[in-house]
Amino acid sequence: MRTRTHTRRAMSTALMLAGALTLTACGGFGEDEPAADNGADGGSETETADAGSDGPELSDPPAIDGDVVSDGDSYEIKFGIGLAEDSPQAMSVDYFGEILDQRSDGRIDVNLFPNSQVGDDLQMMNALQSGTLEMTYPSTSPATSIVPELQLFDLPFLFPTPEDADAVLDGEIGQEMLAAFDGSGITGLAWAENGYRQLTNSQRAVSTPEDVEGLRVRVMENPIQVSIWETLGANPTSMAFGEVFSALEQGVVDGQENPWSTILTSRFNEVQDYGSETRHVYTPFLILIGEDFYEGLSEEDQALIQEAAIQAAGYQRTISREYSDYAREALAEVGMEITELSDEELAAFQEAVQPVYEQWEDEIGAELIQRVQDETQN
Ligand code: TK8
Repeated sequence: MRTRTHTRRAMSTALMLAGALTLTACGGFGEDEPAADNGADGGSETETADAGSDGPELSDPPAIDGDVVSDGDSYEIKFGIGLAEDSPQAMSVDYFGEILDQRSDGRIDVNLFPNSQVGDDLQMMNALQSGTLEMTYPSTSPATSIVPELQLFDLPFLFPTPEDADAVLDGEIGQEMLAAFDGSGITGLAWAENGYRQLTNSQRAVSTPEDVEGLRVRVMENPIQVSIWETLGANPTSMAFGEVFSALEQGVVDGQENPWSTILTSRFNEVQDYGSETRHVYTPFLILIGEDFYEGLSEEDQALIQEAAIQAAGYQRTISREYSDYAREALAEVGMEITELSDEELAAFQEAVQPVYEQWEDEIGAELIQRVQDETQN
């Protein structure tokens, strides 16, 4: 692994943290090569950021290879995402665009629209169905309104490790779920990682289920997420991601839950004093494309896009995991009080949410849950 030198996007977070951050783990920043996309804004940002005081140390994307398909139409793919420009999600869309640019000989032009600026996850999926947007990258939880089987991933403490999630998503179950999009107006291309969700709030340090009681927590638009927080005695409110920052800022809710990288890149630390490493749900990300749009492309282009999506998703999983620890440390550096839970404390949360399994077992399918547990816990 070496420092990702060509991400000026990571710099916006880095600059936000400048002065407060004293992380020394990134000593190699900028030593390998000049920032590849410096040209876009002159590169002065990169030069002013001192080595060792800036962004996360992330793997570079794998080299792009494979056949080039020069013949065919030229077109644009508008790609909307919910997260910020310096998130691993956005970086992987950049990589996706680079792969397609090179392998289509410049015919396919991917344009990224970050920060829910063209809609939230549900709206963007609807836009794929109606053909006003070509691609998006939602969490599975809001996608359950289109493919109910995806509710499986809303169960708390389902995957002990990220590698367990990889095994299920890259195996039969993952393939079945992507195929379940067929006919919905959306084609499922690949699995990436949103990751383990952590609770933040403005009220108090949380280390036990009792601490959660009465907290008003924003959750994703999904009934199982609501169940989880009701079971814990909190007051959950479903809300689209794009509304979360202002809801926290205005005190409409006390807290929210997302992976550390999202908490950092969405600047939730500005409105949340406490974070707890609860790891209560592992949420996958889906890379999706409009079905009519995709079916209208040549077979060669479909194959290019499918391959590029899988490669981008693989790269995203790598940097998502690298980003996570950095983000937790960076949040602590800028003053968020981070509570790491002991094994006993985590077990208490796990036990407290067991009723969610009983409540949803019939709807999700006991057999499906068992298949996952067989794959992950032996
Ligand atoms: C971004 C969302 C986000 C999710 C949420 O579009 O809504 O909290 O975790 O990552 O998909």
